[in-house]
Amino acid sequence: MKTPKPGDNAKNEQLSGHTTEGEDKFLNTNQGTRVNDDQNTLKAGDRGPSLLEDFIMREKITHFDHERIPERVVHARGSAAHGVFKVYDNRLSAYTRAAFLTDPAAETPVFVRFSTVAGSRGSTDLARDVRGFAVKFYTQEGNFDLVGNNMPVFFIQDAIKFPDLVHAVKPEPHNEMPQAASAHDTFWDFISLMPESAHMIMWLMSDRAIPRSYRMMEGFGVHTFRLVNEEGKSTFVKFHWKPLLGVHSVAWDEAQKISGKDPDFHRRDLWEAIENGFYPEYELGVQLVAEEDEHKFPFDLLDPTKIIPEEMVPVQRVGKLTLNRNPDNFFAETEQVAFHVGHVVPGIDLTNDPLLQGRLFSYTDTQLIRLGGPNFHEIPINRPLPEVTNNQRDGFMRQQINRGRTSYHPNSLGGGCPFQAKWAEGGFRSHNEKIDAHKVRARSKSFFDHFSQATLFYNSQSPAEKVHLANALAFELGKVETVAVRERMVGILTQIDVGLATTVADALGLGVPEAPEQPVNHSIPADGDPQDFQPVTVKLDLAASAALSMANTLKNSVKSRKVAILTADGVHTASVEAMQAALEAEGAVGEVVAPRLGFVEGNDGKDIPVKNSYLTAASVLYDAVYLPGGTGALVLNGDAVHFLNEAFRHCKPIAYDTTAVDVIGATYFGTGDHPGCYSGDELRLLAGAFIEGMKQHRFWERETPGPIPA
Ligand code: HDE
Repeated sequence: MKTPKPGDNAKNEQLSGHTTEGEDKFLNTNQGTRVNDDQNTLKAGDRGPSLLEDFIMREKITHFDHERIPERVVHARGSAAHGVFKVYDNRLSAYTRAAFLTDPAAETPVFVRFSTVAGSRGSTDLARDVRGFAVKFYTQEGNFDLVGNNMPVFFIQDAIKFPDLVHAVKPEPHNEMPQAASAHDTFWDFISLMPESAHMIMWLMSDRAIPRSYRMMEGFGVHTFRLVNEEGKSTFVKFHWKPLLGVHSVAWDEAQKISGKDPDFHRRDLWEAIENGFYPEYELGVQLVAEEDEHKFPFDLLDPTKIIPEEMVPVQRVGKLTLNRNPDNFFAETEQVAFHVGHVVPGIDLTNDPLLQGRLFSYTDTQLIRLGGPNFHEIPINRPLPEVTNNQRDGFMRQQINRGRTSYHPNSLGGGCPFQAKWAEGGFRSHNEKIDAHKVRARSKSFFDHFSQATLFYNSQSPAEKVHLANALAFELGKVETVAVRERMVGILTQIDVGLATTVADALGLGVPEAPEQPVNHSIPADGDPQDFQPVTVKLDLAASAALSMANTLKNSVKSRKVAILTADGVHTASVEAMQAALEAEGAVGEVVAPRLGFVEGNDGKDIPVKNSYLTAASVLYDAVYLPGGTGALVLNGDAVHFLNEAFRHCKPIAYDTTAVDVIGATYFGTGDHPGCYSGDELRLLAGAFIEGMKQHRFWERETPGPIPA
């Protein structure tokens, strides 16, 4: 099924030349010699020593010994998929000459890798973390990599701080703890000394950091890039990905439990969705700013700790990305894919954002050590569609066999080939920006407002989101052992919102410091005058921005959502089947959970297939729960009652048959009226209400007055 079919698209066709299967084939060595015994080493006698001569055993073990390569220093844990991108129309042709962004007939193959940032390759998917959203477009004009995140801003403004940030968030160096978590002293020590991270911290402490699915999160290019048209005119652009399933998250308690029940939760979700034909879709959005408007905003377009609020510049949706094929081999594709912000094509160009500039160095450099040499572009997943014809030669693992005498330019012996391309012939030409400056180690004053957008983000959250954000801060800082770090961090929070600072301080058992007149910056160069580096306070004319709250996301679909149907012998077969059919009609899946695997016996004697037992299932792995009639025996099943309690605590839709009230009576929440809980004996009506509820994703209002014990 997954082997790329030649002709699917140009990239699949190219990859198919490198894929192989063992079916109907002999086992052989890497030299092609057939092997007749793969079970025993060559020995001197059947009880004797093994012989060095055994080239078959030595080749096999040597290869095994070298199977591992270094994991990515950040974004080590990831999952990827193939797909296609198609632009809706040619409206961007006034702004860019890139054909894949302007030609609605072009279908561009893509490979997309999602990731967490801090954890190791084997860490849990549900860590509180930023998610990587890296897209490689295999365009006819070469590869374009949009190496983005699911949050539109970053922690730092200058690339030189990146190693410090990553050292601070990674497990602490003396004891390598904690894994895949920012809730520890070194991270918050650094953050509390870096006021420029305030905005990003709001995103990281929000539910965006614990997505329900890679399929339900936004993506952002973060930096301001440029589009460049045929005439060479440049327009600033911010790139966005908008998921067609909306933006949804899980609860923090749930995230921690998923990490135990299924640490591959996001990986599995992506894999299964694609296998089942629920192809993840995202629209590409652009915010365009004319060059002459560069300075009309109350922030600097080059500052990666700032968004352009959608109220100031609307996001135009220009095309769609569809992920439609799982990789054939994790290592060959997902692990070896090499992204780089400097992989651009004519029509797209860079800006002077100092974070972007540093990234332009880092990505090639990291691939050299990770993939072992300068020929990583020849690994099948990294190959561009156009044939590579240049004068670069040799190096470890060279695949290409270049013919001819010349490997330099200019040459006459090779007829001057390969020759340079003019702009009109598709040659990349950097935008001819005028620069007239002193060489300084400095930061622009226009980067010094660290708090106004952090406050904008906080003010834009729904009441439930604000509670989650405060709880996340209380949790993270609660894990910090150094009280001075907690205090300093509360001090930073006073700059963002005094109410938030007060709530967090209270949870930490601290007093709330007065918001200082002058915000404090602890990161000041040794011979700098502190006054020159004080953050500045900027007043935004925008109180809140709707796009920043997930409460305003799309809530119109239950496609690919998973519902647990809790059963026991005697369950009403008709209800189970009718609910499954109703869910299936909307693209959702109803999975039967029962005391044991195999089949559960329905009230009509029919055997109903079981997907999970109460031992293998957990409420945190489902979006909603249905309890049909005929399940009275579950009153005595602690796992089933816990399942319901936990689903209630995580604010998930719950539907139950009126005849199952005894079981509901055994839960903490009981049969009273609760938002997102539906009961009835008319299945059509019950299923209809339940499905409408599922579209809402969660009923956070159930969290007040306080969580139930589950
Ligand atoms: Fe990265 N980043 N990054 N980053 N980044 C890497 O490259 C780096 C930044 C992002 O799925 C590394 O191949 C520096 C911002 C993603 O393979 C490395 C700086 C954004 C991925 C690197 C940043 C990102 C990476 C590690 C600050 C969002 C995973 C392995 C100047 C716009 C790509 C690798 C994949 C990976 C460096 C900041 C996104 C070391 C120096 C901002 C999605 O090169």
